[in-house]
Amino acid sequence: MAQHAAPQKVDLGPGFWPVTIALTIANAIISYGIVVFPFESLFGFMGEPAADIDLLFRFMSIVGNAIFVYVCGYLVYFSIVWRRRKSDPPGAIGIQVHDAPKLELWWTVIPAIIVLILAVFSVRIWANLQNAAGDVLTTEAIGHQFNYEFRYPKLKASVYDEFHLPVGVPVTVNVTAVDVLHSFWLPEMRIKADMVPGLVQTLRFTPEHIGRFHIVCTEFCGTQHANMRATVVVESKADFDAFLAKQASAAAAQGAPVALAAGDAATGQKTFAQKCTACHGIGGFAQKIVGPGLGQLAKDPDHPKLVTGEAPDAKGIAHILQAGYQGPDQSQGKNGPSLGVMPNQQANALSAKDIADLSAYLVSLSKK
Ligand code: HEC
Ligand SMILES: [Cu+2]
Repeated sequence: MAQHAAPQKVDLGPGFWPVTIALTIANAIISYGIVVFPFESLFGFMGEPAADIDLLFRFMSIVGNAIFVYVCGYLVYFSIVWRRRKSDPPGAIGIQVHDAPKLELWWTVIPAIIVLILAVFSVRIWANLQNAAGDVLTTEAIGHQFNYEFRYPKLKASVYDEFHLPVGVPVTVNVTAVDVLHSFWLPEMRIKADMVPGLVQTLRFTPEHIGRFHIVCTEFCGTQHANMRATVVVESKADFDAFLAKQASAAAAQGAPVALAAGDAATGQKTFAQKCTACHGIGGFAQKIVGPGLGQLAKDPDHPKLVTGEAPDAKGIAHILQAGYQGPDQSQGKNGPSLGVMPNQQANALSAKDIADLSAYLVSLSKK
């Protein structure tokens, strides 16, 4: 049969070599563009291992680009050169090429070499990521709907929204979440970890530049997901120590009594609109957003008490605003359903005056 005869000479068409030269030039120009592309100045750079990861990305882009350029280029070229012509008899099919061992050898060997280089390259970077420079400073990053909590070894209270780190100090971050899946992406570090309730994952890196960098949640975690961002503040050792000292004294001042009588409902309404409406509406208890509706706290016969079990007066409200709450809905008995996490004073960034105002506002709603 014809297809088992000696391989016929394959006609590549009239423009094959000029097209190949053109594609090679295009490939070289784009590859040069990838090599000189200013990742660091465009996307920012916080320190190792970002440079390694950029290098890996450049390598992958160059290989991927070459495949794209030649495959698409020849696809277009051959479809034009060997297109169906008016003079072709009806039902004609193209030339069938079989058994080209040389070609098959090359299209196996070259990709195998590329994949091998990629494997060695990326495993090396991955290994660096796992055990970079020990852990001089160990911290925790915890995802919440919808903010980040950070813990430091010498600090009793957590810190929210700003993740302070000393420059040049290798840091280990244990990453987890309390409620749903979140993620902890440091774009200027080129690293990311999913934040999974019940699972602790470790990230290690060394911030090398003083400045402010992004933390972004990249896992859809609820209605306010798009606002779930925080900042890495890389600062000098002295500034970092000052930050720790300030946090420690702020934590000591927390829980100080709030002057409830000074609460102003009108101001409280404004604060509520800024800080609470992501999770609470002012309908009845059952009108849940993330937390329950707060419009009838003091006059709902089905919920005579707060979820904390306290009376729904200014004092009980102020208490849950200070301490936060997560646990059974005690107005439903000891084993009531847990509704989620009510963030504490620090997480909601509330001053004592804010708490007094908010309590006054919420109490006033029930009087309407
Ligand atoms: C991230 C979402 C979230 C934010 C932001 C939030 N809360 Fe809550 N809040 C909750 C959840 C969830 C509960 C229920 C907790 C439970 O039952 O375990 C709750 C409970 C409460 C309760 C008790 C309600 C009851 O019927 O017992 C009050 C009062 C309250 N929040 C006020 C506020 C105020 C005021 C703000 C703004 C400063 C605020 N919350 C911000 C989620 C939130
Ligand atoms: Cu999130």
